[in-house]
Amino acid sequence: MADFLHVYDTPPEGANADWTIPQNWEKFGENDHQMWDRLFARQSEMLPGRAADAFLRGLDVLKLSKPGIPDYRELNARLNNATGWEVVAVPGLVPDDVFFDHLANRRFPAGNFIRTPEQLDYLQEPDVFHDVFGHVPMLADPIFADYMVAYGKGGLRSLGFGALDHLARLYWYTVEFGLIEQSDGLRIYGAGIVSSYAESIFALDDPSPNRIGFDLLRVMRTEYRIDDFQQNYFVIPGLDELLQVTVETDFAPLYAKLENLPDIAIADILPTDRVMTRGTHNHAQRAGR
Ligand code: HBI
Ligand code: FE
Repeated sequence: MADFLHVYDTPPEGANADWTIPQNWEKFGENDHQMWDRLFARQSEMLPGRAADAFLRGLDVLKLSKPGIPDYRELNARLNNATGWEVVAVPGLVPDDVFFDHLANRRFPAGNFIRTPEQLDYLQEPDVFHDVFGHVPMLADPIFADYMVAYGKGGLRSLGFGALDHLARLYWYTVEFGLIEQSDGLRIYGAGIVSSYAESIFALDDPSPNRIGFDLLRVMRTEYRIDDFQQNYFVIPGLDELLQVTVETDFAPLYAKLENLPDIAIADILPTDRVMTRGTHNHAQRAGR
């Protein structure tokens, strides 16, 4: 967990023991709803042909195009009907064990605030636009919904192995920054990409990053950055394969193996990689990284 983010050990004043708070939808003002609409319009115009079919179906099934920040009473009725998931409000980042416990029980914790105009393109803590627009459409897909449950259960288990850092990379390179190979081409499904205007273009079109076929052990060895566009995107062949490898793999021997394997530096390509794009890394070099 990055130490510049304010994460407390106990729930803040007014929060429940599981860190949830009431969404209190009525408290959002005109400016808050306008910020959602502005972000929504920009993303939804650009995403057809870029976002995964499952993501676009989710937007539709959940009726997320309705103006304003979604009211969870209404959103959860649709989401629950699709996959049994619900969205719960939290003040910001929550401790890892709390986060995993929510996922394992089909609850997605969403930040209960929206970014300011100054934070339009970048903010450090997940707000309601990232969490709801970015994450929730995929949770309306039955296969992805099960993957997130498996991840939550695996997350709780990883804590007992001291393997959180390795497992967190799986979340990063799939749930946040994953690409999927559809019959009609590469598409984005990671929430960190679909909720970002610039990265939605960069992830698919820019020659800078590597695009590499997904491999579980490889992903869990790969470093990542949280402060700029990714230098690697891992491509899954389908959601079924992602769920299957996660539920059928016994992670305990993998964690033991990982203890003796070095991390893979952020731009490196291995001889065993299925390389779809060998990145120029011009973007990272320009930024002096
Ligand atoms: N809390 N609200 C919130 N959202 C997250 O994505 C999140 C978190 N706490 C911990 C956490 N993520 C990490 O454990 C995962 O990224 C692995
Ligand atoms: Fe996220």
